[in-house]
Amino acid sequence: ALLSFERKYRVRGGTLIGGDLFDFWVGPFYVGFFGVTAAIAALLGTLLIFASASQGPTLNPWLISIDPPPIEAGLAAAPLNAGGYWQIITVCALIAFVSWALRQVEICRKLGMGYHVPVAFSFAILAYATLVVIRPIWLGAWGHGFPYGIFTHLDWVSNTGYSYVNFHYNPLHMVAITFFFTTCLALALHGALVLSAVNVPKGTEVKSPEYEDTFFRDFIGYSIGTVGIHRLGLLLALNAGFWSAACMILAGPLYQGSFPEWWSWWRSIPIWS
Ligand code: BCL
Ligand code: UQ1
Repeated sequence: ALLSFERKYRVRGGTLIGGDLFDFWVGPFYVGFFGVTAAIAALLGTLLIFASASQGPTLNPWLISIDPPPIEAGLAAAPLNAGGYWQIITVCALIAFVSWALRQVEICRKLGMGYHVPVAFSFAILAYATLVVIRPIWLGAWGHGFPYGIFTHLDWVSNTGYSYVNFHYNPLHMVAITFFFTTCLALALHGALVLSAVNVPKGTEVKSPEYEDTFFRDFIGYSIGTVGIHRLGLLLALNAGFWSAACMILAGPLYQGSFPEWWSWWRSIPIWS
C-alpha cells in the first residue's frame, strides 16, 4: 500500500540519464534507469554463479567456489571454466553496485537531499574494487582477487594474511580495525542514548535532546551534539572502509614480506635501540 505521505514525494525528474524513461515506481520501489541496470546486472551475475557452480565439483552451498584465474594467467581474459566466470561475475557485480549507488543519487535529487548515502556506499564499493580490480591489476594477475565462495573466501583471507607472516602487524589494518571498533562504540552510545531519552515509562513525556546533551556533559564534560554524533558516525564508518582498502594496497602492491619485520624501524629508534 502507498503510505499517506508517499504520493507527495513521487515527483518527476532528477534523473541522471534518459529523462522520463523508467522514471516510475513499482510498489514502494523507485525504478529509474539505474534500477533497471542494477537488476539486470545482479540477475545476470547470479545466474552466472549458478552456471559456474553447475560445472562442479560440488553443489554443497558451503563449498561452492567461483575461482579467479590462476596467477600464471596474468591479466588476460580467461576461459570460462578457468577464471572466466569469475571475471564476468566481477564485472556484473561492479555494474550492479555502481548502478545501485547512482540510483541512490537519483532518489537524492528527486527529494532535494544531500548525497551522503551514495557517497557512503561508494566507500564500500571502493573496498570491493580494491580487492578484485585495483590490487590484482597492480600485482599483475587476476589470480590475486578473492574467490566467490563461503569457505574459500575465508581461506583466501587467512592465506593472504599469513603470506605477510602476521597481518595484525599491518599498520593500516590496525587503523582500519580501530575505526571499525570505534564505529561500534559510537553507534552503541548513540542508540543507547536516544532510546534512553525516548523510551520513557507510559504516560510520561519523552525527554528532549537537552537531556541527551546533559547526560554526556555530566558524564564526561562534553557533548558532541545531536547533529555532531551523526557526522562523527559517518566519518568513523567511512574511515573504516577506506583504511581497509588502503591496508590491502599496502599489503602486496607497496610492501611485500613480513609485517612484523616492517616494524624494525621502530625497534631501532635511537632512544631505546
Ligand atoms: Mg583482517 C580485511 C578486520 C584479523 C587478514 N580485516 C579486513 C577488513 C577489516 C578486518 C579491517 C575487512 C572489512 C572490510 O574490508 O570492509 N581482521 C580484522 C579484525 C581482525 C582481523 C577485526 C581480528 O583479528 C580481530 N585479518 C586478520 C588476521 C588475518 C587478516 C590476522 C588473516 C590470518 N584481513 C585480512 C585480509 C583482509 C582483511 C587478507 C582483507 O582483504 C580485508 C580488507 O581490508 O579488505 C579491503 C570493506 C567492505 C567490503 C569489501 C564489502 C563491500 C560490499 C559490496 C560493495 C556490496 C556487497 C553487496 C552484496 C553482494 C549484496 C548481497 C545482497 C543481500 C543478500 C541483500
Ligand atoms: C552526544 O553527545 C550526543 O549529543 C547529544 C548524541 O546525540 C543524541 C549521542 O548520541 C552521543 C553518543 C553523544 C556522545 C558522544 C561523544 C563523542 C561525546
